[in-house]
Amino acid sequence: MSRLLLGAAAVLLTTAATQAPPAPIRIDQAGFETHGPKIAVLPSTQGKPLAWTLTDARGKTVASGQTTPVGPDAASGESVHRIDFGTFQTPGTGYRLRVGSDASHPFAIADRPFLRVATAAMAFFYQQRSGVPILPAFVERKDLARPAGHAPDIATCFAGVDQKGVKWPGCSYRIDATGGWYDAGDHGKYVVNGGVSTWTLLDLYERLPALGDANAFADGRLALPERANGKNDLLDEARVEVAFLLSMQIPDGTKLAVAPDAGVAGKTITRFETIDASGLVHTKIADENWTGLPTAPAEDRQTRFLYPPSTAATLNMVGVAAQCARIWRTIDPAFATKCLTAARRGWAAALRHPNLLTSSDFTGSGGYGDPEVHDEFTFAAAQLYATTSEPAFLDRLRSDGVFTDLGTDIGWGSLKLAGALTLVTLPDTLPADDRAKLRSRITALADGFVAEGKRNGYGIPFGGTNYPWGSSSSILNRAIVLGVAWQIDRKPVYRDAVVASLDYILGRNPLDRSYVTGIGTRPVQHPHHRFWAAAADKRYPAPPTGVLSGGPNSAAANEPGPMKGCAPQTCWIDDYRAFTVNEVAINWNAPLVWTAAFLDATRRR
Ligand code: 9MR
Repeated sequence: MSRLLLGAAAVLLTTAATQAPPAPIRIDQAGFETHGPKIAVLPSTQGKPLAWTLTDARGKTVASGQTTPVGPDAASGESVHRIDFGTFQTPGTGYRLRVGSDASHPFAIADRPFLRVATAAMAFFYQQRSGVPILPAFVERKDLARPAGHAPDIATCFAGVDQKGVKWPGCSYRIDATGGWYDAGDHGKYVVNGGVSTWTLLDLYERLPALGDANAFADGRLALPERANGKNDLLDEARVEVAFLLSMQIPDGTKLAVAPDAGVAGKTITRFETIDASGLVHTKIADENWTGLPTAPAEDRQTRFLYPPSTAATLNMVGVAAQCARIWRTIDPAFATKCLTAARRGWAAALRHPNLLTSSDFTGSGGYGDPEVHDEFTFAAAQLYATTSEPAFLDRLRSDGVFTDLGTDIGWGSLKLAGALTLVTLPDTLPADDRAKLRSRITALADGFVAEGKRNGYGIPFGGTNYPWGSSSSILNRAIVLGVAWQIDRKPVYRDAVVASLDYILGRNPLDRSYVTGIGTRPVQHPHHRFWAAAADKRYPAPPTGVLSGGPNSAAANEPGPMKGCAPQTCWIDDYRAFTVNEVAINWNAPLVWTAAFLDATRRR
């Protein structure tokens, strides 16, 4: 029997399991920390507090109290009450909250509920690896093993006609970009999104000692081929993508025809200009046409192309390569030197071509077009400064205004705040007054997020009604800011807000849904993914544990279909075809790892 057919048998077992119906009292389905905050949410239009009880596995009441009415909430479209049972601190399983005849799912109270989330979320990255076989020894079910995809992944520049009818000239060279991670449900590999994802994981690595658990990902902690190489497993995984980012850099002495008007609002491409492209970085290597679901990586028959270099891609690589240079300085000096050389070449290239934007007009892959690259300059300068302490980078940071305006959110196209987070906790390099300014800006931002949490029904540090594509990561990226604020001044409210973010992701939401596969009573089961595609074709596997769905996307409210008119937090469906709400991606799983590992490292001992 082939590996895929073997897979099918396992799939029948996994998808046959039906889920519990939604429960009226919403909780973190992964459980609560023994000494952590414990908040549940109950939709109810009652204006007065209601009596709640907490029962143990035998049905005995172990705690009771009154709900707090919060009132109407635009994000969920509900009126809600909160139940705060944080003073109950007895570990166990099978607890349920009850209000009248309503009950929550059974849940656990445990010392380390987030450890499994962090470990499972990291396993996603191994399974997204390109160019290597995914081995049965390192996956939770045999059917998740698969042959290497895109091995090798060698391509030349796109030559042909794009969606707008522009004829691209191609180039005379090829780049070997074998390896790295697939971005998401597709088989594209994008430098822009690889940048923020790798920064996030490396940032976690850099912070763990200060958070109290330097060994959280010590060698052997993750199921990886490198698990006994004597090196940190988080670094082993992140290095896979660092190597890919470096491989996308254009060799010195390369001339290339680029489109200066690409990606510029209101302009169409009418001309190409030949430039010295040395040191610039290609935006992506991806399929010429979209493949369907299912397609295992090794089954992809599309032609792969390199897509044009851009300033944004170059600076993403620069930032991560600079981070690499300081992290591996003592662990692998040769690799660190290679990273720093690549970063400096990339920085020089970006200065020469400061506004080479990305065309989003190619088919077969995601756009990741970013019209605004100032924040990428700040991010790259921050990483270079953190690594080298050279005054030129500090000057650039000052003139970029990183000490006065941070922006509010981190995302694949918004990296200024990521740079600021790196700078604010540097041991001693940053001049004291700059550091003080940055600290107060970051804690002020965190205070604002905490305040937003007080104003919305489900108590998350993300207010308003605009839930963008990948909203799960928007919330978790705010939780990263809160985590860094906690690192700065240890205010419990910051950590509590990180817990609230995870609580929402893991079930305290109006759909009563854990957005992480395999975790909780009602997890997402059918994300959009070309290989974990059992829902589309039973010969393919169901997803592994630990994969985060993009989450509600309020734009779905305006489109015909099952989500039309949805309240923002309910604009989601567990359908593998619904890629605008239910895809998975490296830049979404990375903040899940960061936040879950943060909570586990900072648990009360
Ligand atoms: O995460 C991206 C989101 O911010 C954009 O709005 C969206 C449309 O351009 O694309 C998302 O990224 C997708 C990428 O383009 C291709 N791989 C899958 C990514 C997640 O859906």
